[in-house]
Amino acid sequence: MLSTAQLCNYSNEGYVFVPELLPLAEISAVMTQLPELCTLERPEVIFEKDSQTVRSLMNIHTYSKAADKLIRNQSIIDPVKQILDSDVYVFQCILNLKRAFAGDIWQWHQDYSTYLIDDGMPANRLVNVLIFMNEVNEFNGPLMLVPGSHRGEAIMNNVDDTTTPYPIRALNNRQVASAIEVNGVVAPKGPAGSVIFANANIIHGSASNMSPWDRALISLTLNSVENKHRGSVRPDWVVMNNFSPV
Ligand SMILES: O=C(O)CCC(=O)C(=O)O
Repeated sequence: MLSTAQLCNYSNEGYVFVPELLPLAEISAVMTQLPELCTLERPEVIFEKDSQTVRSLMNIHTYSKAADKLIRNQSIIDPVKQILDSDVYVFQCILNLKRAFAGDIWQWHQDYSTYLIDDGMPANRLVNVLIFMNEVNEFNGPLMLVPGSHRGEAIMNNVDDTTTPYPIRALNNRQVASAIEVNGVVAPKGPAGSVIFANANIIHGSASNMSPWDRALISLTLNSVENKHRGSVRPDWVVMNNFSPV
């Protein structure tokens, strides 16, 4: 569970970072499956622009038992229930690989803009749980967040489907610069098993990975069962339609 100070941090800053929260054995159980998972011929396997490097494994928990076990760990589920004061279901669960030398950027964005416009999400009662599957350092493309930006409105930009193979409602440079001017920017770093709990409206993104170290990260989005999405325009291998509580 999160302490009062951590809850306060989440509410004020829009995120809280908890180093070394998950057991390494559960992380390794997923990581040892990666070579096999990346060769699956499924739409969930998304490639970088080079068409060779795997960028993401969408909803990995539906075809990896180890990933399914990891994301049900009570050390992450309980804090999310605490934050939302509700039971939750898995809305999305994406493993972003950000491979050494080849992993590309995630443009600056707010997840909630997409949930609102494209997925029929009634309200922002979601938490994005970002699980470090490798050590994250300053060189391998750490996730950057703009603290406090979750309090702004969800910006309704158009979908950018050209910068990377994953379409995203990216923010423009002016929007990002003004948010950072007011709030600053952070990039939590730490060993595998560390976790960021983030508000779905916080502005975030990550640079490309020019380092020799992979930076795999699971982005698990949990939604309140009282806030079920009402029908997404995105396919069900992108957005889950299973509302069972975890
Ligand atoms: O893996 C990353 O660096 C980006 C993740 C992200 O933007 C997200 O989960 O919405």
